[in-house]
Amino acid sequence: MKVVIIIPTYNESGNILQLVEKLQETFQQIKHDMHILVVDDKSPDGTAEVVKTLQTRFNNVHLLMGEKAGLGVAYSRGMTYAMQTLGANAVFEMDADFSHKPEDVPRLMAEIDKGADFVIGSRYVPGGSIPMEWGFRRRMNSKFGNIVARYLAGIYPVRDCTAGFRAIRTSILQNIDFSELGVKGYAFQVALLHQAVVLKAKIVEIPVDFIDRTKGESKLGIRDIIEFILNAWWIRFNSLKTFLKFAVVGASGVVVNLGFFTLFLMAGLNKYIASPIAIEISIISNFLLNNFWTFRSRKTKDRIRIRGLKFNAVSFLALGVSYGTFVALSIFFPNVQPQLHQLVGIIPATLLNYFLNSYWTFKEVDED
Ligand SMILES: Nc1nc2c(ncn2[C@@H]2O[C@H](COP(=O)(O)OP(=O)(O)OP(=O)(O)O)[C@@H](O)[C@H]2O)c(=O)[nH]1
Ligand SMILES: [Mg+2]
Repeated sequence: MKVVIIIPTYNESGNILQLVEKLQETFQQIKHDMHILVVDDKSPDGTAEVVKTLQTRFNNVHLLMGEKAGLGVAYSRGMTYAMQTLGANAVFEMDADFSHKPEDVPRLMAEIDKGADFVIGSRYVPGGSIPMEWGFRRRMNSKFGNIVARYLAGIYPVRDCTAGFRAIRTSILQNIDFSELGVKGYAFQVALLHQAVVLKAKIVEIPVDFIDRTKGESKLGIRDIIEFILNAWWIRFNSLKTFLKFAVVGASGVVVNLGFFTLFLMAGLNKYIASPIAIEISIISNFLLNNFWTFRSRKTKDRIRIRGLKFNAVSFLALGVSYGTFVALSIFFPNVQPQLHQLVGIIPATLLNYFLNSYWTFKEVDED
């Protein structure tokens, strides 16, 4: 297996030499073809020059230069290069400042060997740690970041969503369009992790000690924090979108249902016959909108014909529930406007429709 350790750098000339030397030592313990890719954004402190001298000593050291545009952009470029040019089977994300211990690399690699797709060097699982010397503010920042990622973006099962020490199989990365993540800075870590969750990657967290940098400066800025929070909201909004679309389709169905019902009554049709016909018409329009809009992006295991049959079955069940409600209300409240009976009948039918169609008709296939 070819493995590329991607190290983004911005002004890390005081760290990169020792880090690369230390990594080469740990590679002795790993049976894979190990490489290092430094992604340097024209650091004014001459980081790239240090890497170039390292390249004369080690033939597994690569350098990718670019304009400074944020940590996420650097990783996107690095990962693309590792996959397309170097032909990597797995990549590592790692900081240049010794916050991530080089001697932990074989432990993360071992999890990939055991079959994991996405290994996180985690500070927040038992056995992991953040630096003792971190003050209250630094601790809170880190905890807050993880709370936002876990509860706002919805990545509940992962304890350390913001970790920057990870090993990832490129079979997962190949399915991710980096430009669609829409992030430039540190938010990339959460956006990428979320994509891995969506792709049902096997995610494993192993404990690591996070060490404070002793050389160079931290690059985390206010723009990164704002982007981080916006990105978490965006992920949340996107996962709610299916439900919101279904609600909009449902609302359109109400208009169709009541519209046709009123038309039929005006045409002199018996209300007990007008009701189920109006319901059926609204079900058909809902199906078309859900099939071609709400659930359009879902990869279902059924062909459209089977999906249509399932939707029909659900529709008949919903029709029964809706009509049953209508009849019951008509019997118990004979003096109330029939439109109101028809309207109330839609509610249980719509709920049943959503759950059965979402978890049965349009159920997403498991990749495995
Ligand atoms: N290429 C590139 N690397 C970056 C950029 N921003 C940060 N980095 C690198 O990403 C890694 C993590 O950045 P740090 O500044 O250490 O961020 P941090 O670890 O959250 O902060 P500290 O704990 O204070 O060090 C380091 O290796 C940085 O040099 C960038 O815009 N471009
Ligand atoms: Mg750091």
